[in-house]
Order: sequence, then C-alpha cells, then structure tokens
Amino acid sequence: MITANKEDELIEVINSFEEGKQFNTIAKKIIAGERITDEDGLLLFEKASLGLVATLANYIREKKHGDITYFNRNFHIEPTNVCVFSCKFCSYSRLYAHRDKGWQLSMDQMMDIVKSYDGKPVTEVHIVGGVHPKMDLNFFCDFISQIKQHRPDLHIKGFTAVELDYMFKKAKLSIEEGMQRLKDAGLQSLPGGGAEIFDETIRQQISADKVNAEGWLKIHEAAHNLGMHTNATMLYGHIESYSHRIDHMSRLRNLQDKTHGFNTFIPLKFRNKNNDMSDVPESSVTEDMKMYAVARIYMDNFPHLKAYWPMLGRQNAQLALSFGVNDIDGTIDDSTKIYSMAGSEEQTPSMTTQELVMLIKQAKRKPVERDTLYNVVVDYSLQEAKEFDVTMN
Ligand code: V47
Ligand code: SF4
Repeated sequence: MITANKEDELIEVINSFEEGKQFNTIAKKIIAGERITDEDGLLLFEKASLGLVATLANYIREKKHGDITYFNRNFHIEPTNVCVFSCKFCSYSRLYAHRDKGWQLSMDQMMDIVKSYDGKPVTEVHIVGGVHPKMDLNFFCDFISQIKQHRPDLHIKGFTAVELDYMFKKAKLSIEEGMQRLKDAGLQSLPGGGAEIFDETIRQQISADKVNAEGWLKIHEAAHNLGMHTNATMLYGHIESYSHRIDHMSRLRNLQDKTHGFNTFIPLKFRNKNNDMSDVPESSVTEDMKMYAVARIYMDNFPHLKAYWPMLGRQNAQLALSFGVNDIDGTIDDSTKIYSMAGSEEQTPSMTTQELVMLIKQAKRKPVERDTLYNVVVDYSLQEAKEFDVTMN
C-alpha cells in the first residue's frame, strides 16, 4: 500500500537527483494520480536520468500491482512468413515472389501443432505471421473454429491489425463485419503487432505499404467495441525521435480513454540483423530501460506493461522489472522466429515455468501465472522453492 510517508519519500528521492528540481511538478502529478502531458513525457526522455525515471515508474508499478509480476504458459503458431508487404525492419518475411524460400503451413500442420500441446497446461495460443494472399478470412475462421472444437479452454489471441486489414479488404467486408466473423469463429483477443510507429513520415520510411495509423487504431477500436481485449506495441530504437514515441503513445492513450479495451503496452526494441535496416544501430540497454520507464509513467490508463523476453533477452527482461514492467510474457516453447531471425540473443526462445518463476523471484518480485485476460492461474509467490520441483515442469 502507498502511504503518505511513501509519497514524501518519493519527493525526497526525486529531489536528491541533480536534475530533481525540474521534475518536482511531474512527481506531484504522479502522486496525485494525474496524467502527465506530452511535454512532460518529452522532458522525461530528454532530461531525466535513468535513476529518476526508474524511481517514478517503480512507484506507479507498485501502486498498480505491488510486486506482482505476470507470465503465462503459451505457444505461438506462425502460419507463414510469406508476406505481400516489405517492411524494412523485418528479418522474417519472404516476398510472395520468393515464397519457395519461406514456409506456409497447411491446416493439418497447424492443427498438429495445437494437438502437440494436448495434456499440457498451456492457456494461450498466439497466432501471427506474414500476410499471405492465399490465407484468407475463410481459411483462418476455419482454423480458429477447429482449434476451439479440439480444445475449447485454449484462449486464441491472433492476427495483427496488418493481417486483419488485408483479410477484411480481400473479403470485401467492413472492419466490423470481418471482426464479427472472427469472433464468431472463436477469436478472443488481438495481439499488439503492426503498430510500429504511427507517425506517417517515419512509417513511410520503414513500412510504407501496410495499414496506416488510422487503420490500425480503427481495427483495435472495432475489436474493443465487440468486447474483445487487445494489446498495443511500439517498435522503437531505429530512426524515430522521442517526439514520435510520445505521439505514438498519445494516440494509444486517447483510444484507451474511449474504449478501455487495451490490456498491455509492449515496447519492442528494434533488432538489426538480417534486414534492410542493418546499418541502423540498436538501442543501448540504458535506452531500453528508459523507454519502459517513460512508457509506464505516460501510459497511465494502460493496466499492464510488458517486456517481451524473446526480443529483449531474459536478463534485460528481468532488469526491466525495476523500470515499470509487470509482465514478461510466456513460456513460448521455441515457437516463434520473428526475433531470433532479427538477431535476438534468444535463438530458441523457451522457458519452463520454473525458470520464469525463478527469474521473477531473483528480482525480488512475486511471480503469478496469468491467463490472457490477467485472471490469476497460479500464484507462485506463495510456494516455497522446494515445492517447485514437484508441481512444475
Ligand atoms: O509488428 C518485426 C516486430 C511485431 C522486428 O501482443 C520487430 O502479446 C524488432 O507484435 N526488431 C510482431 N521488432 C510481434 C508482436 C508481439 C510479440 C509478442 C507479444 C505480443 C502481444 C505481440 O514484431 C511486429 C514488429 O513490430 N518486429 N521485426 C525487428 N527486426
Ligand atoms: Fe510482413 Fe509483418 Fe514482416 Fe511487415 S513486419 S514484412 S507485415 S511479416
């Protein structure tokens, strides 16, 4: 619980930083539960030390969640890496003209992946891939309903707004009609991908040909209006400026005010291997941690902030727990290639429940397994280390 003492303490700590005085107003807003402005956000990015943003972000994180740190048991299905688009940062996709160099799973192959988890305690399947012109809305509705028939308890989170925009246009359906079809088939929530950077000038340079900011936001709004929850990402650390990051977060914050449908914000660090932006250096760990902290401070109406460990690496994801992050995603089971192909340290991303629990406990936080909608599945903070060997695999 946050006490008056803790609030006095916060101001005292902020004032102890060399630059502390100019951040007094922001600290007071945070204590009062008031929203910071775009200018405040920019000031934090540009002028605050890492220690200062960490202090503010951690205060907010503990006010919202205490020490609870969520993870889930999940796996991904990437139906194809063939894609009609050509984002410059993408190391994963192969153009349709070179589809023989990529993969394209059949319905049976995808259902075999789902069936390989029979009897295993996973709660979520995350479906995401390239935009393949032959994998259309009917194909994916069929796939989703087959998953639901086979395993009704598995939460299906699938398809970025980029994939959906293409599917709906091809099917000549409005966003609302297309989304309703997928929901009826069994789709339950949307992942946050495809957002990249909303600013049109930057978007034109890194992913010119796919859905723009307005389209991305409209698709998420439509999902929210149908009662579905979604996530939001931001690809940072390439050619964008701090103002572009604030603009991106501002558009998400505004939509969240309207719909309250977002669960989690996920800043995604640009990785520069094997893509057309390999000349752009990657951000430093200091910059990554600052990104998480400012996101936690600025995105006041987003309940959760996720450090996606397959992209960031497990040690930096652990570190991020001191910079506002309260979720590190899941077990993954080596089922995604997006980040390993872009040069992530995690070449075969997979963590057992025990490893995730220990990683969180080492950071002196409380590990809680969640489902996709943040319902508690198991609270591991209540279990002694000895019991792990018996209860977890
Ligand atoms: O939109 C692609 C990113 C995203 C690179 O909602 C890259 O829970 C860095 O959105 N460097 C797709 N990032 C993945 C995604 C996601 C992942 C995990 C969890 C959730 C969730 C969503 O991957 C793309 C793009 O922004 N990406 N290439 C790269 N070289
Ligand atoms: Fe295609 Fe997505 Fe890669 Fe862009 S990021 S090229 S839309 S797979």
